[in-house]
Amino acid sequence: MNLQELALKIDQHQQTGVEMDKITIENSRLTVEDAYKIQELAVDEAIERGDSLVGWKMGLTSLAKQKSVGVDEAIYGRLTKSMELSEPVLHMKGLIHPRVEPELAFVLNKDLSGPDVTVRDVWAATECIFPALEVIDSRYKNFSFTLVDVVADNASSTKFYLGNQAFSPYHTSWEKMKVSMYRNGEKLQSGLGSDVLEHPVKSVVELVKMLSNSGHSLKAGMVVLAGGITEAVNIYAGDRIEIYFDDLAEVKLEVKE
Ligand code: 0L1
Ligand code: MG
Repeated sequence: MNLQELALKIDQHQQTGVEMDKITIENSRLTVEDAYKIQELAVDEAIERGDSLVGWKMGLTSLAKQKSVGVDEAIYGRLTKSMELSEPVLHMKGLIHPRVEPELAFVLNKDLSGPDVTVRDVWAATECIFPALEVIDSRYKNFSFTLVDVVADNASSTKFYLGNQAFSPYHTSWEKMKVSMYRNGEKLQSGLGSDVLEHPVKSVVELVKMLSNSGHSLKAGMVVLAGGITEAVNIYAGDRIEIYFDDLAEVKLEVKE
């Protein structure tokens, strides 16, 4: 299969929520660069149907997460308008085996591009930060994949929700922020802002550098999910997720049929 055919196949599984075999089983020579091209082509299909690119996400930004899926580098994915939840309610229809994770979402007010971008550039281009959550859902059977597979599947991007409070980037030391995640009242995960590449701002810097390798950049108004602050948690219909970002904010999610 060529890259476009693989993109069409993945796009179909992303739309229908039907699980699939890893693409690397029958296409063992694909490179990570090919996988990013497949990701782009698949998202282009959604854009042709009327969706739009609203931002980017970094994935696998903690050592723990890289180990748990057997890779040794961070990856990025594309966020589209249809992925954004306007309310903290998730419907399971069309999803395969979703998981949720706490995130910090940077909203930009300036474009950012190039391999020489600095932490200072990112702060100067950040309008605000939302405590947020991401719902990931691999299209691959058993949530099992190689680096190439997961990149092609848009880094498992599925849905995201920005909490209802936005903060100035200077409001707190984001790397020191403690985050805990509860499912149905039981604490399942906790982490620190520094679990995201030592500081979430560094994740945005890394994203800009990675994008510059393929001629892409961040635009003013875009959202960037910096990376999961804890491991992701499986969710099922009827679940209620509560995420506490220190005493700063609480982001909830109700999971329905
Ligand atoms: O957002 C993430 O860190 C997920 C990246 C893809 C790996 C996964 O699906 O767990
Ligand atoms: Mg994530």
